[in-house]
Amino acid sequence: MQPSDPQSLHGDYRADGLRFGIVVSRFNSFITERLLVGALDALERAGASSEQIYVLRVPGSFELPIAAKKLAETRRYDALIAIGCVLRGDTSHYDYVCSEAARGLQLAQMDTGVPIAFCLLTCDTLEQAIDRAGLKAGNKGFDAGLTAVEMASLSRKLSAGGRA
Ligand code: INI
Repeated sequence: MQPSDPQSLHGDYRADGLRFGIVVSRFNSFITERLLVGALDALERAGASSEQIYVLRVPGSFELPIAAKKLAETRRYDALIAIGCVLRGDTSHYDYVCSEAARGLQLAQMDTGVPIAFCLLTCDTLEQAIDRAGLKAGNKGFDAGLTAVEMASLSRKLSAGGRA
């Protein structure tokens, strides 16, 4: 006798009826604006129109968590995308910004239950960041956009009782 297939559930790459918030850091905007283009491309290819997407800009990556949390608390969005780029400098400032942004975004999604795709580049060099914002390593904003669509879809299904 064959074992029966386990029940399973996954999100779809279809954005119809879903709403997305994107929080973008202006610091290192040369990189973050390219990541935003990638994220918008992914959302639009999944079928989202501009009315389903809201973009909020903040000064730096350190401010991403508070803005994401406030957006999530409005309950208007099925998923958020947090976009930032931290480049290592001569001091330990980089470590504080990276770790607090990551920690704060995880707390925000756990506290609110709204998925937040993590699109925070943490790079040693500008070249590494450029590679991830549309060059050799693709566009991490696009990847985050797909994650947001999948998690938004999965969250809807789970809220509806977890049926595929
Ligand atoms: N913010 C970034 O998003 N990336 C950086 O590389 C960065 N560095 O290196 O300083 C940075 N700093 C600003 C920080 O995010 C806050 O906006 C600032 O400290 C005010 O709270």
